[in-house]
Amino acid sequence: MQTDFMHYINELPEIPEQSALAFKNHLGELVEKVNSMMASRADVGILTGNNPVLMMFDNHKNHALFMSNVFSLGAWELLVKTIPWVYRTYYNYGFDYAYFPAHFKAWCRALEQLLPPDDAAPLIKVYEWMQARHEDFIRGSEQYSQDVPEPAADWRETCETFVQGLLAADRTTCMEIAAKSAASANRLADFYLNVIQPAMYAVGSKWEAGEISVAKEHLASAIVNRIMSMQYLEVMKQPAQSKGKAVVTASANEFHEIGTTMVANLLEADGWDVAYLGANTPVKDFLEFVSSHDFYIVAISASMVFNLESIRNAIEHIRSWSVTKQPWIMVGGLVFNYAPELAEKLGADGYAPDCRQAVVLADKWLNNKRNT
Ligand code: B12
Repeated sequence: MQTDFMHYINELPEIPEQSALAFKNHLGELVEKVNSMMASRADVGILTGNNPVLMMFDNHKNHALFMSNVFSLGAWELLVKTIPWVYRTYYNYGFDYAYFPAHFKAWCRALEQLLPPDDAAPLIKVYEWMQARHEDFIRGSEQYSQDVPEPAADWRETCETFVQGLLAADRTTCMEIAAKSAASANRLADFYLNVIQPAMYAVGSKWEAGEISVAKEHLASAIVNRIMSMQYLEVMKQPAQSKGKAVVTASANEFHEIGTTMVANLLEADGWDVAYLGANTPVKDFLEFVSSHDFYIVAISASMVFNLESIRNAIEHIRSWSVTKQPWIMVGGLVFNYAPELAEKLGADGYAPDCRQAVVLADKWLNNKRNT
């Protein structure tokens, strides 16, 4: 991911809490207003490359949730890193670059119409800034390349064959590679980090470039999930679970769970007694679950910016519990790899960039109770 827009951050205004809150509270109405303004334009077909209008509506919904998180967390670095990606991806799917300033303008008008003027003013400045930087974002989009983690040299060929297998629906080859590469629990981390993770990132880059369909990406995810379950049964027979209790989940509304599963499996292989909740755990249910167990470690994953607020809410609740009930909280996932400083902003104790480092972090906390 290109980072040459970081110096633009100081052009962006402070967002008062009240404005961020107003944006969040009017999210649904704002999206509807922008949808209707954009859909009624005579040039909507040109702007969206004649894609179904629902694709544009989907973008407006994701954009609103994304901006709500950016405003409330002041996460400008994520804004400047993500905009070129959005331009690039929608452009690859046929949208015209002119769509972007047009929809930023629609957001300005919706904000003017729906929010009290004092709340709207700083938010409108951000949208005006995005319009003013349009040409730079096009340049950023053209230069954009996703950071794809490279497998170690001696794994490269295996990873390449695995990717081909995923894309060709050749689950037999993928399963054979998995069986050969990770015949025991202590080989799992190498297999995850040198085969599955770079393979899934490569799949993501192809999807983003419009080279493969959503169906192929789903197929790859499904093969990987089946392989990881198969390995779980075969190599994780009875790891000793003496280190303490940990709960691992993807945040509310977070459907990326492969990396989360890796963290859960490696913690378990390392001797932690893990409750793994999987994807999209609602905050309320998560809190109920965590509060009724004595977890030493809570691990929360997110890939999408628009899920950060729900992690902040969950952590804020946990921090309001008595001192003796405080677990160690770690966060991770793609969005934190873009902006690791968010971990502290959300109130977590730590962050790790990958599943192996997550285990190192947990072990650092071992025998070191948070409240002592
Ligand atoms: C598969 C996939 C999906 C699948 C997920 C299926 C599943 N069962 O998990 C589905 C179809 C659901 C999906 C949906 C979407 N996706 Co998607 N997806 C991917 C893809 C291709 C692979 C994800 C993956 O498995 N990566 C491999 C794992 C191993 O890597 P990882 O998650 O980073 O995990 C590692 C570390 O981050 C860390 N880690 C992870 N969790 C944790 C937790 C803790 C506590 C710690 C310490 C560490 C840690 O350890 C892991 C192992 O080392 C990525 C591409 C990519 N670059 O990742 C896009 C990607 C993440 N998706 C993307 C998008 C846009 C979406 C959608 C918005 C698409 C849409 N329009 O609907 C939705 C959002 C859904 C939602 N609300 O969550 C974009 C995000 C772009 C951005 N800049 O924000 C990406 C990057 C694709 C791209 N190249 O453009 N997606």
